[in-house]
Parts: sequence; structure tokens; C-alpha cells
Amino acid sequence: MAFTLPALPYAFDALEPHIDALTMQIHHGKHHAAYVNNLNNALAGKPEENQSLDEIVRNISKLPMAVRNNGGGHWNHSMFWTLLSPNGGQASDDLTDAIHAAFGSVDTFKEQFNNAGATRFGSGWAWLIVNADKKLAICSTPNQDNPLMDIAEVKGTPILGLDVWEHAYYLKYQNRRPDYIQAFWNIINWNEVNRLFSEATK
Ligand code: MN3
Repeated sequence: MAFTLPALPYAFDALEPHIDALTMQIHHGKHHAAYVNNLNNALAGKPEENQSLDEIVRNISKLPMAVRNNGGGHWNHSMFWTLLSPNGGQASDDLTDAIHAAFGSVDTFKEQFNNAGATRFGSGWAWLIVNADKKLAICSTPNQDNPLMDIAEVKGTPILGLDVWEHAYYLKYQNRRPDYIQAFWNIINWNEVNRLFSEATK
């Protein structure tokens, strides 16, 4: 088996009250685990079995839909867990400057990001990316697609992402996706976002 489920870098209840422990248990232990299993099954016997997940995702147009959905699911969730933390610090000066340059203010940035998550119809993700011009941009993707994929409408390197599938919030927030999105701002691991930002802008 090529790919394995990464351990959560904190306890299931670490993000309470913003994300509840049961949601984290099911989201990580059932949903993410299923993406990993289904990805391994979809790749079995294929030459891509030995490629990195990044490589697979970047060339996703050449692969079957099961690899797109489950490879995207594995990539997206593996990143998502590291973007959350009960004590994730704050945005660096460099990142804050880039946010001002791209969006005018931190408030406008948040508003646009929230809007990308709230208006994604059905299931998907909202993203903050560094694009080819090394500038910040906000976008959203359907299902388990992401901005690294060669089929993405808006391409770039994700440095922040939010899962807006109902499985990410329904137990606690039911239909109130905007409340879940608001709560997300309390548990962002800015230390990791800062690191991804400096990697992507090198
Ligand atoms: Mn999910």
C-alpha cells in the first residue's frame, strides 16, 4: 500500500469548541481514511503507484476520476489537518504585507475568503494561494479538486485551505456553513501558513 493516513498532529478535542471531537474523529478516521484506501485501490498496478502524491495531483488530467477524487481528498486533508491548531500564532509581517497588497486589508481578505467558502455550491474547498506571479489570490474548487491540479480553473500553490464539505461541520453546525467558516478563524495554524507562504514565494 503506497499511501497511509497521517496521524492528527493534536488530540481530537483540541479544536473544541470551534470544531467538535466527534466531527474530527469521523472526518479523520473515516472520511480521510476512505480517501487513502480508495486511492491505493485506484492506483494498484498502475505506473503512478510509485509517484509522489504531488506528482499525481499535478498531472491529474491523465488519470481516472477515482484518482482525482481520492488523490485530491488525500492531498487536501493531509494539508488541512496541519493548518489547524488551538494555538497557531499569527500571520507574519511578510504575509500580512502580501495580504494588504493583494486585498487592501485583512478584513477584505477574510471577507473574500469567507465568501469563497460560503458560495461554493455543494461540496468543495476555499483556498488562499500563491499564484505564478508570486501574488496571493483566493479561489475555490469543487469536490476534492485543488489549485495544484492541471485541471484547476485558478492555479497556484495553496497556503491556506478550508474544507466546506458538510462532513466537516454538519454535526455541530448543521446547515450553518457561515458559522463554521467564522469559527475557522479561531483555529488557524498561522505558523504553518507563514511557512508555506515563504516556501511558495522563495
Ligand atoms: Mn473533508
